[in-house]
Amino acid sequence: MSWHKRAVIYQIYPRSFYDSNNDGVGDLQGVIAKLDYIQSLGVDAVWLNPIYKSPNEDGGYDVSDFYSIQPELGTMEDFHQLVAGLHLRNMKLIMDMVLNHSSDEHPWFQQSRLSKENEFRDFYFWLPGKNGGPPNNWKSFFSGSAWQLDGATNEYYLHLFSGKQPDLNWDLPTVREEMKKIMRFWANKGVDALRLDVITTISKRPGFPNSDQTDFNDTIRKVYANGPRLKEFVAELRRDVFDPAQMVTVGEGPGISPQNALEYLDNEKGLSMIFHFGHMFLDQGSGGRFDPRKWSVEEFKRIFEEWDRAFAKQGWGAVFLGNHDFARMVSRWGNDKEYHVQSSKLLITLLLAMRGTPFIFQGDEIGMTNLILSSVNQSRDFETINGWRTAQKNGKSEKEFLENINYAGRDNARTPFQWNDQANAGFSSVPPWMMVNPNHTTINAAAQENDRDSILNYFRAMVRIRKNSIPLTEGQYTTIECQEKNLYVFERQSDREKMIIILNLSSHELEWPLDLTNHEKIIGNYEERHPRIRPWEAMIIKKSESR
Ligand code: TEU
Ligand code: CA
Repeated sequence: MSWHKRAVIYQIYPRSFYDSNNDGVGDLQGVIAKLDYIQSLGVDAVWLNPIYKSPNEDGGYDVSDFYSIQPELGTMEDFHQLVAGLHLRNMKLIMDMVLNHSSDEHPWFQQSRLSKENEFRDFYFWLPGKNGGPPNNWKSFFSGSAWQLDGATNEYYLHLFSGKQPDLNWDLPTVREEMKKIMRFWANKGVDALRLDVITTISKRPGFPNSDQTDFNDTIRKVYANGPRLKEFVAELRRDVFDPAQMVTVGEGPGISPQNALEYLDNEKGLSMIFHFGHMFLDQGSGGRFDPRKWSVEEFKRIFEEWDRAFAKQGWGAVFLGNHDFARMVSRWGNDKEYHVQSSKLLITLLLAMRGTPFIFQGDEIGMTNLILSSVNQSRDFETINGWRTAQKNGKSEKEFLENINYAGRDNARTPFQWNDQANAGFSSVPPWMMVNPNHTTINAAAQENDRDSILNYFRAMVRIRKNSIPLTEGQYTTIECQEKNLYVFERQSDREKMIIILNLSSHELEWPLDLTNHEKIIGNYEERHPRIRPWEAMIIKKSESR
């Protein structure tokens, strides 16, 4: 079984992890300084968000040089030291490969925009306008049109994300060869795996037809993702890069469905695993991220069940409850007030007991929560800042927009890691690039390190349990139906052992869904037994060895 199927993976957003040189920005030496902490979690690999040279309009996902390190994050020497430090501790490195677009400050784009005859012109998508406006009605993930008019040649270029992230034309063989060279370069530096940023959108529909979808997530699925040559491009990368370099891959798959995901996970020609967004778009209305909708535990449960069924026989899921693009998991799915500790532990139980490779986002192992911004000016996220420009045009008040971003904005995930209760949460000795969450005085790694009942030590215990349990790593998944709709109970079963995971995703006491006699408790987030299941109670039990 490939290492990735047994692994627990830790995601690090380096700018917000630890600032080793006190310039206010997290950096590679900061990650190196914390390698013993990372190893103490029991994780097997680190997924590092992009560290390439970038104007940093979109947190490094706007790359201007794929072959060099962003100066404020460190040097190539630091990178070599980080790889060595991880491998020395028997941990692997997953690099974030930004395939769909480059920065507009990348030399390729600087050339491409010069003239229609330039040799780099077709590295990107250029079209004349229509009826005095953009070539079609496509909207950017970051609000506004997905096209920008460029004066030099009076044509529009496509950018599914910000205007500083022009989409690369993967239909051009030269683009594919250049991207392969980049991946080989990092593979030769010891990178063990790649996280493939929005890989599902790299094949565009010929002729750029208008979108006939009103719901933005339908637009992603039916218009931007799953293009006609996507499967072909994935197979080509697998043949020319991933297999020769023996690299594991995890695709970021907005727009995939349980019905089509396996197309990209073929054993010989596909990716190793993929992130789906079924649950991550569950609380988004037709307007996307800043158009929240109520979600239910029932819906949440069915999504996990449906996706497990999709990967039951082939393919492999990457399981996550939060990352740098979404609100903190305890604030979004749990209860970050009176049940902060219990619900953090419950979500950790869910994440680490689910079938598929679990990815834990930095800070979720200590229960970091959302941040409350009091003004949009405090946001450091282009998606939010640009979203506010559109919201204002649509007459939304700042109060209403603040509610949206305080619930769903990406700033929530990008606050500096809370190391201790000192100034700047021990992240830096100077005020960081991004606001520190004031609750770092109580929620921080130092306060939890030696507390046996802390979220951090519960996480460590759950990692040990998962890694020593065949059912939890390889076993089949089955939902156990419950009367109580806020109870999520499922089984993980190998041919010799069965674990039952019981989760109360509510702030109410409920009846136990099954008889616990003759069952051994493996782990739980409440100490003593209780006649009813308590608010946000999580427990894993297994049948006692038959006497
Ligand atoms: O995210 C793209 C994506 O599909 C969305 O899941 C993401 O939430 C985005 O914010 C739209 O709401 C990837 C990266 O993870 C993200 O950080 C980048 O901003 C984006 O691609 C562009 O590279
Ligand atoms: Ca720094």
